[in-house]
Amino acid sequence: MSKRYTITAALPYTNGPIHIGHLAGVYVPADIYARYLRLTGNDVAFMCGSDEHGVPITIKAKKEGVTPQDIVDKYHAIIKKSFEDFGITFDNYSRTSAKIHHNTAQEFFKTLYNKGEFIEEVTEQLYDEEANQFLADRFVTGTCPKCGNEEAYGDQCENCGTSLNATDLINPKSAITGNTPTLKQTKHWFLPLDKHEDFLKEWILKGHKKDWKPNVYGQVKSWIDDGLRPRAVTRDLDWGIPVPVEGADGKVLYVWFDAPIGYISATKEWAEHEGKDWEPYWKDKDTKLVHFIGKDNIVFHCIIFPSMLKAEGSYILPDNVPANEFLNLEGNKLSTSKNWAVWLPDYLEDFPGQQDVLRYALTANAPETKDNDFTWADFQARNNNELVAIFGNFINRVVVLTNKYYNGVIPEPSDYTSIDEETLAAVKAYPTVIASSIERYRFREASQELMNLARLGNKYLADEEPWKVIKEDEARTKTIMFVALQIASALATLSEPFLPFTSEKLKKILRVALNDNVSSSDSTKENCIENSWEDISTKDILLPAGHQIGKAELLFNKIEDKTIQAQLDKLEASKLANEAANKTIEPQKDTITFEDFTKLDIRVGTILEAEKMPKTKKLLVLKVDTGIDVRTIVSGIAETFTPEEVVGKKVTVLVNLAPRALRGVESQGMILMTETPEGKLVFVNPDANQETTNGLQIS
Ligand code: B3M
Ligand code: ZN
Repeated sequence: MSKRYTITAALPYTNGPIHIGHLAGVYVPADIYARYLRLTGNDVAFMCGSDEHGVPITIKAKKEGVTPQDIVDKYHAIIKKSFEDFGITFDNYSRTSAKIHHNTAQEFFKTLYNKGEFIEEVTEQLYDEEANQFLADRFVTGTCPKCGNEEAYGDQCENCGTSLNATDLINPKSAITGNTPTLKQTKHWFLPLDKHEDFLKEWILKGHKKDWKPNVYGQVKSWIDDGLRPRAVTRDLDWGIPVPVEGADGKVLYVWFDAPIGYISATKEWAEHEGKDWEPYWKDKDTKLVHFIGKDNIVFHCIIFPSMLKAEGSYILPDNVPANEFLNLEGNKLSTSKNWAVWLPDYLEDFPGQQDVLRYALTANAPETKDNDFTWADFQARNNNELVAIFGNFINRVVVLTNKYYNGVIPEPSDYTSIDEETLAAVKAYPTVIASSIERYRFREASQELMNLARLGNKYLADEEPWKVIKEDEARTKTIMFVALQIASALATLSEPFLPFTSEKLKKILRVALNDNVSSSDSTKENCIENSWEDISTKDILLPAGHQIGKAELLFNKIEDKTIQAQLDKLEASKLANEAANKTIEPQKDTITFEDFTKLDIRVGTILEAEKMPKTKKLLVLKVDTGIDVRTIVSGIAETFTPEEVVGKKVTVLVNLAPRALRGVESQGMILMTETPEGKLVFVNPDANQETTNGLQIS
């Protein structure tokens, strides 16, 4: 029975492109869910848009010497295109700088204001005297009072997710000047979250204990248990939505007050365009509202926005908020500021037409219950070992053999064997199996069930071996190929939520569309080959005998090691470039006298032996021929050089440094090292073919 769903996906900040972490954490799971619900006949409103207010945008604008509007216009277009390129099927991708959003957010604020839902209060807020500006949100950093994270922001700690008032920060520092802020009085309007504590306890801690993900429920419970406090929902900023009441000059709505209302204004905008009524999607109690977000947005979607909706009084509340944890990249946190990311435009440049490979790799390895790591090796393995070797291989064999044996015309089967019956029965179970995982927001699990269907097809062909059977039993071969084609057709339908581009390609290869000689008005199911999700479970024949399929084309291509290495090299280069760009140049040390320098006895030596110091990451134990003797020197170069790389190397040695014990090994001297401008450790190296001298000649 069709239901109405409003699905929202977190509005990305428009201060940069989006990367694989955004896709894995929010947008691919949300799109899988929306596509599946549409495929199963539901009324879906899938909403998103650019989050264009907030301090990160003004910081970026200041840094680039442009206006915030320039920044949001640039990145709104880039982000919107990325979502289109990756097949994220929003029904509307709007933006919070749109007029309809300003009006919707201001009306929402005024409704709460007129109902007396806010506390209006003059309080002392952090102020930067030099910048002549109040410091809120990302304009100030400091130590989180809850978890000790020293990089917490004025409104939230991203480490523990706690929502903060800027004055909660320990040792606050202005992000504009670096100064320690002063306190200055200013008026703001506060949403009294403490007043909604009982409602939240009842609604979440009792109502959703069972069906919300443990990571979400746990975070929300800890905040509620810690006690909720009033939160300022206005700011002293010049970029944002003006506060629509008397006495609020120079003040705008707090970005996290306006942004979630962006889901509502996007729905309004879409409904206007589609000639629909928006209200049932947000006010009809039979509508299921689901917010897809990352874990750093839980407090805003499970506590603040529901309190706003409750206070306004006419809205439904989210049925679920299946927040994902974070995706890391090659063992490090994804970071926009450190350029440690795989940006979607760059991916498409390097892997044109392979959006589904990334969608699948990110889904199969999604951080659904804990932070997870994206590695290029796993990406290659998912592609080569699953998409190519299982899914693609099965489809290719079915299509090649059908063309080879029957010119692409689906053969008439004869009697089924028990294996055929079992196989076809197993196919019929998959829509329910995959649906069950999707409906519980277990998309990793669902993607693997889809791959199991492809495995079933692969195994069936491998066991039935039509390429052998055809030599002696034409009729049996026809039945085998007929059964295999039914599995291929099921894959074409069931893969759509996960692999939309592949599903479309496969439907074209199988020519699975409204049958040409059947007008679209003809409702007889048998004539319509476009199979619905439900058809896979109910129809005995998905692809009828006599139907003509197309020629084979590869759905996926093997990814070679060198392609993966190129991505790893790209990451390494961006890491070095970032380190160099952010490297603080050490100020020169105190001046020494010439006499001081002459005390140094520096020789050219040769490393004879090298080995790693056990249980340390940094140290190599070297045997060095200094020209005077052969001695042991311990050197902190193990993270840059392997023992093999340094044996035989000519090095510059400070030989009269007092011996000292390092991890129980006496080191008698020092190998001189320095760093390149990019931060790479190198030897202070004598010219390789220079004769060994008994001391550096000081001219
Ligand atoms: N702009 C995304 C973030 O915190 C934030 C989401 C808003 S959803 C209403 O990265
Ligand atoms: Zn914290």
